[in-house]
Amino acid sequence: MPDLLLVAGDLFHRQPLLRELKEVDGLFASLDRTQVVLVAGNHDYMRRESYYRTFQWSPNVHFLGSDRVEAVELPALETAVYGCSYHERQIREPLYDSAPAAGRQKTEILLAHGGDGTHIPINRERLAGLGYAYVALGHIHMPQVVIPGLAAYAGALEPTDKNDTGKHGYIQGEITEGGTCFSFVPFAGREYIHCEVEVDRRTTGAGLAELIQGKIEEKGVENIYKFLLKGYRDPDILFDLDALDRRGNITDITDETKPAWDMEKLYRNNKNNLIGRYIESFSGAEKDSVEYRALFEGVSALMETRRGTE
Ligand SMILES: [Mn+2]
Repeated sequence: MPDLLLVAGDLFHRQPLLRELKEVDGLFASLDRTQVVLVAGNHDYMRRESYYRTFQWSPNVHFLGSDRVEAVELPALETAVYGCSYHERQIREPLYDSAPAAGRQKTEILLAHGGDGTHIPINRERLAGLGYAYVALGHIHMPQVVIPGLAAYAGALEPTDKNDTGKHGYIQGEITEGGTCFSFVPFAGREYIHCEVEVDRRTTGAGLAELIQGKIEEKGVENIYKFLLKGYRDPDILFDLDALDRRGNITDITDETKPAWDMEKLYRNNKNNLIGRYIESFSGAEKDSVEYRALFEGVSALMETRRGTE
């Protein structure tokens, strides 16, 4: 049985060059038992001079270029694939709502792009009632199921931006007499990972570097990281953030650590000034209480503006 490869728009993040279409068509053509159906999304929309308008695809590649939902029939697969292409960056009209499966072939699939307010809004109930065996969705980079057993966003094959966290890949499915089943297949070569690291009073700069390398080794050295540092550090220690990126795969490190003040010692050494009086006014506050946190934040602010005696 031949396969079907569906590309639900934005194959390119901008207007494709002619040579890019030739390359991708060559790759599609090399899939000798696969039919390919694709549409243009809002990023690679069919503007007036778009190469999509005149490009001659290989015989196994079917481009649904109309701005209204049309269908390509693939009799060998007893399947029809419906879809349309963006001719402008934004489409506010819910085009799919009025495009039910028309019964041209045994299996009918909708190839859809968008789903938000300015990119062909999609209503789940309407979509579920259109009569398709499967709805392949594109536009949102994060893979997600929209209607179980019926509709899903494949997401971007690779993350395109440092906030495109999580696994990326494609959706593989099968439509049989018994129904549609599909699942997400992780495929991306790299992943963006946002990671929190907790320090404490004993954490030195070298210790922190080890913690961070440990996390990177645990989650994969091929991935790209953003770190957030939390917790209470020794007030004498300052972390050298630039020294932490040993492999060159950290895009951001944010230091939100706070100095772990020794309140008793601070009080002893500042009895006769504002810091001492401030600490005194919280005497008896339980650790981890709201009062203690207020004490902590207040002392930190006072120490910052007016360096007390530690
Ligand atoms: Mn899009």
